[in-house]
Amino acid sequence: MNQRVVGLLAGLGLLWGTASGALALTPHEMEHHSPTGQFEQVEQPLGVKIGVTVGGLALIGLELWWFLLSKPKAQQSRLEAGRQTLTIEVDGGYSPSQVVVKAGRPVRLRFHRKDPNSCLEQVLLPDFHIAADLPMNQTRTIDFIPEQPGEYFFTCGMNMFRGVIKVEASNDNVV
Ligand SMILES: [Cu+2]
Repeated sequence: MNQRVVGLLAGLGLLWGTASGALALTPHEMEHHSPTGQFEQVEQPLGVKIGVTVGGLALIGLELWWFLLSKPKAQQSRLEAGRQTLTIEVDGGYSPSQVVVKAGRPVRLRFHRKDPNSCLEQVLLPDFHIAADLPMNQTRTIDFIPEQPGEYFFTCGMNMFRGVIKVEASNDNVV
């Protein structure tokens, strides 16, 4: 199973646990609800509101914590025949989803697609005017030269899955 999917499931598990805890408060507070008492009618829902708000904040906090900690590590390219080469596995997303190369030198990305999801059958590198089909269980080679340092996205055809190419300024004159 893909690493990020496992991570996401673990994250959802945590969220679910928190959500259940927050909701469990609600029926207990509702028991003491009086249909005639104006004050109680106002105060009971307030307690529920606070519970829901606290629960919601906890969810947001957990989600932030999760996404910050699970931030994928960028992978450096390897020089092969003068090209900065990286193999990217396409399986429930891109792995690695962050790659690092130097500006002004040829880059070769080798996309190997294992995921039958039609969502991933195309990869786009809009900044380099590249759109390529990725056949199942094959490696598709994409060559380009990033002239300027910066961060460039590669995405699936529908922009649902994303990866980033971090182009660093080259600090020597060797090509
Ligand atoms: Cu897609």
